[in-house]
Amino acid sequence: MAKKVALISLYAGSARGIPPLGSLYLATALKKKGIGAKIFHADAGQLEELISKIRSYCPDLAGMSVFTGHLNKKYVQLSKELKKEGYQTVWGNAHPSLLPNEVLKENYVDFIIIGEGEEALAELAESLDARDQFARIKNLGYKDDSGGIHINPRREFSDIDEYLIDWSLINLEEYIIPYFSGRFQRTLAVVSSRGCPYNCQFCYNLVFNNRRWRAHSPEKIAANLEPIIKKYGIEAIRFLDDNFFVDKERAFKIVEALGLPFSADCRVEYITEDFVSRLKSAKCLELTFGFESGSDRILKEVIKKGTGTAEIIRAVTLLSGSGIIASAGIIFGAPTETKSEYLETLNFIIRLLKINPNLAFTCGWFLPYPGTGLYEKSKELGFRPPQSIEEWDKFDRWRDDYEMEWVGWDAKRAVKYSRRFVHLLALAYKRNIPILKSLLKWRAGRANFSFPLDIYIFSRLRQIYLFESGEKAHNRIIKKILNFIIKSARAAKKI
Ligand code: B12
Ligand code: SF4
Repeated sequence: MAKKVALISLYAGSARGIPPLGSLYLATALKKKGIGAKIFHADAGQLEELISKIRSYCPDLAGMSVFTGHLNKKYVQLSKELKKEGYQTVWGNAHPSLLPNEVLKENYVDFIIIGEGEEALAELAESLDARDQFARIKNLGYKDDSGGIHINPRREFSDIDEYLIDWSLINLEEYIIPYFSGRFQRTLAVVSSRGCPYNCQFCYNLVFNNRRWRAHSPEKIAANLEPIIKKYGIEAIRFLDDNFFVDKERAFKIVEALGLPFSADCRVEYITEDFVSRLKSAKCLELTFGFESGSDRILKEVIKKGTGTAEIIRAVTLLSGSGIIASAGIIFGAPTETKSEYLETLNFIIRLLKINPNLAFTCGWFLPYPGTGLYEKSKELGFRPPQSIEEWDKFDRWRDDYEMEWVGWDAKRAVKYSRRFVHLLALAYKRNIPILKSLLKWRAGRANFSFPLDIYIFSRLRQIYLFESGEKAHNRIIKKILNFIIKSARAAKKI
């Protein structure tokens, strides 16, 4: 009888809006080979309900899609429960790929698959009753009868055009969501390529994808997406590729064929006048960059970004007035960062906002992810890696209470306030609020986060204005007052 695989992907809070793309690619590949596959994209807070659904499906293999981070404990709990009920478990995605031995040594994990899973998972499902075949399945990690761990060699990367998603495997309507500040109600997130050829020392790509970039051809991805765009009335697309524009001609062919507004990841050195004008004609709404730091030493010597602050300033200037939002990732606290380099970054952000107020920032503190170039360096500087899968749970980018053993100064207060601080900076420049600009510039000049009452008050107001205004009566009143103030300020400026 054909085997059946449950493909489990957990989410927390509001993260359901992005389709479980990895599981979709896997399910499509399995079905193509006649193997049964069902996707379980489930709320991590409702494991009981999930387990009962898995029981009803009764799979031969329960597959977990596990990143390094705050849901690891839940995957452990789920795997233990399923193991107790006699199911075999396989872990795939970044965490088991980067720490194969640490994951496979646990008795609730039977197999791991390193990197791309389409071919390896199908071969594993087909060989479940023939243990002597396991040694031949590239990308597979397994245990022999005496519990010895075996990690097989990796296979060549696949031609990903062989594995385009069969969208009928999920209820797609659940993943068509408002985005771009509500400008488009029906947007969908997809990927059109995998991997990235660059060498950033904090990134999973170095090991996970061996710096190899593989892409769908424009014809195949357009043919895959066009029917669902029509059927579901999709208005805009978010490309979640690690690096969408490695081959610019390919990228433009895709967006021109689809004809929809879009957002995608980009690198600063790609930005030229011609490129920006082509992006505008192709209806680009937003580009996501990794600016990372305002210190050239950090960018060039530590992170090895391949670009420096001059290229960032050039890109921000060329995008200014284009109508395209530049959304930038900032990583504070890279190993060896000094306090003055941290300050340089804060002041660099202010400099960029003065050039182009249409910038958005996503800030986080550096975390030494396993498998990255800076993991070992961080250990040399005092980082003690978690000792169990559960402990990796604390690797959550959105926390603000880290011990930063790898920076040479006491960053505790900065860790706590920097993210909120940069959000407020962006708001102050975008909305041109002079009092807030002066206050924040004063703080940025000294990295002074003592008595942060202003940060609390303005952050709370921003939160209510952007995200919470519909929920409670007093929040709705606050939003009305804020709208009134903003409108009056604009009217006063016109006079
Ligand atoms: C979309 C996304 C999310 C979404 C997830 C939505 C969803 N429905 O799955 C959201 C926004 C929720 C998210 C959150 C986080 N993310 Co994220 N995310 C991505 C992103 C941009 C795309 C993932 C994707 O769909 N890729 C395309 C598919 C085709 O590739 P894939 O997922 O790798 O799947 C293949 C293989 O991994 C494997 N595989 C995958 N699952 C399984 C399961 C089994 C059983 C098997 C055998 C194989 C297998 O086979 C697949 C096909 O070949 C990636 C970057 C990227 N471009 O990949 C980051 C990325 C995966 N995220 C990352 C991180 C760190 C996080 C967070 C942990 C951040 C945090 N808060 O700390 C959180 C928490 C994640 C969680 N546990 O919920 C890192 C992972 C690094 C690491 N070492 O784990 C990445 C690589 C970004 C980066 N460059 O740092 N993320
Ligand atoms: S450019 Fe982005 S995806 Fe590529 S290696 Fe650097 S951080 Fe990773």
